[in-house]
Amino acid sequence: MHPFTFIHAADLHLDSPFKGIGDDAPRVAAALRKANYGVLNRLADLAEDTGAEFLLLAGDVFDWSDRSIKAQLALRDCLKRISDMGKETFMVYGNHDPLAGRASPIHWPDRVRVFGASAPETLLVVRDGYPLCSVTGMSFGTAKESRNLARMFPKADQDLFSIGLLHCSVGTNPAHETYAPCDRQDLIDSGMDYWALGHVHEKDILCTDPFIVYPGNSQGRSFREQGERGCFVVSVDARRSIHLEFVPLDDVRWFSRNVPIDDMETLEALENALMMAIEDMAKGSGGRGIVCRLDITGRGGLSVELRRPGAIETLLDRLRDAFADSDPLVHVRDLSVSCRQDTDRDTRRLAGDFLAEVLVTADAFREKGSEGYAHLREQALSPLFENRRINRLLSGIDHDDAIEDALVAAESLCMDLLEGDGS
Ligand SMILES: [Mn+2]
Repeated sequence: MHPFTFIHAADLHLDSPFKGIGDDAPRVAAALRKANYGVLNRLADLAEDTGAEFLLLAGDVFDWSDRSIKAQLALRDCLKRISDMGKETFMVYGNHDPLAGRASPIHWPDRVRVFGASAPETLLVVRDGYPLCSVTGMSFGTAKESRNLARMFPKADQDLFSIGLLHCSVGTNPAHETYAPCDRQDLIDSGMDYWALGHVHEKDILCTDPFIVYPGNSQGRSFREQGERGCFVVSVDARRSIHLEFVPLDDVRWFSRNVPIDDMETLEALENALMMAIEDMAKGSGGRGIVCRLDITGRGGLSVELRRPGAIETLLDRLRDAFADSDPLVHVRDLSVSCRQDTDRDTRRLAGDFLAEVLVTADAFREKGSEGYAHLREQALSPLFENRRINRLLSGIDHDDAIEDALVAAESLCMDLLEGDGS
């Protein structure tokens, strides 16, 4: 057979609202919205540069079933470029953009093939009069697709390189809602050589015999979607061996970084370390914009300074100012403090003073396990939990781990406040 190359992308989520970034950072919101459309340009560039024969889009191309005119026309322009190169695009829809959603009357370019939702359909990619491979696909008709669509796929023709194109949940993934559930064996049994999947936003090669692949989404949208995002360029050689190359398509990247205060004596040292961490993340993004957050960790005397009212807000403002005009975009979304006083807890709890009593009392609850945590919540702290206004802030503190986290934070605060100035 003839060697060939194709591109597998999924979950473009055009028109994603980038929840949480809006009024307070309009420049960032604008950059992120633009980034999603930049993905389309890069996909078309990639189709040109790699000599790929066709493009696969495995669902959730649009973020909303009520597709915007802007998103539809932008996608059309991208696919027109690819079609004009003589290359097909095969597209299925997923739970975010099912066929039943509202679509505008737009004529897809000649070489765009959109799969229907009633049954899987098999199409051939033909070059010079010979079939290069087959693509079998099926779209979601409605958002809540609960059937096992993979099992509806016909057995693949073993004489031809066969690709399955589907938006689905393989096994269980707690990070994603389950749609069109199937298991790995369903996919293997179909006899396909390559399963081009969509839905899971982290890139994942579930199997290499046959290949079962999620490319992940093409542009990170929040701190839950950090690091590089893009698509796979898949090369198939004359012996049907498959080689995958990941190619980033994203324009703005999300990063988190811890900055430890250990051994730091001055605020300048901390500010420098924060700046360096940001610059390092920006460098690591390969010339893309970044949205980042920093958590100040570790142990040291500076932790007392950082807990003074306004300290963190001031540092955050200064960091944001320092990068305000950077191009590409550098936005410090959040700065938090998890560091603690440099106190030897075991020695400290024997000191016989008020702080020691705090630590001993905390340990007494802790040592009783679930019973102790329940006592803390239901009796010792019941006035807080029964206060209507405060209770709203405590809603997540309803199980042992959360109570332990709160206890650690409270101890830490007491250590900072009660040992604050070292006197
Ligand atoms: Mn998705």
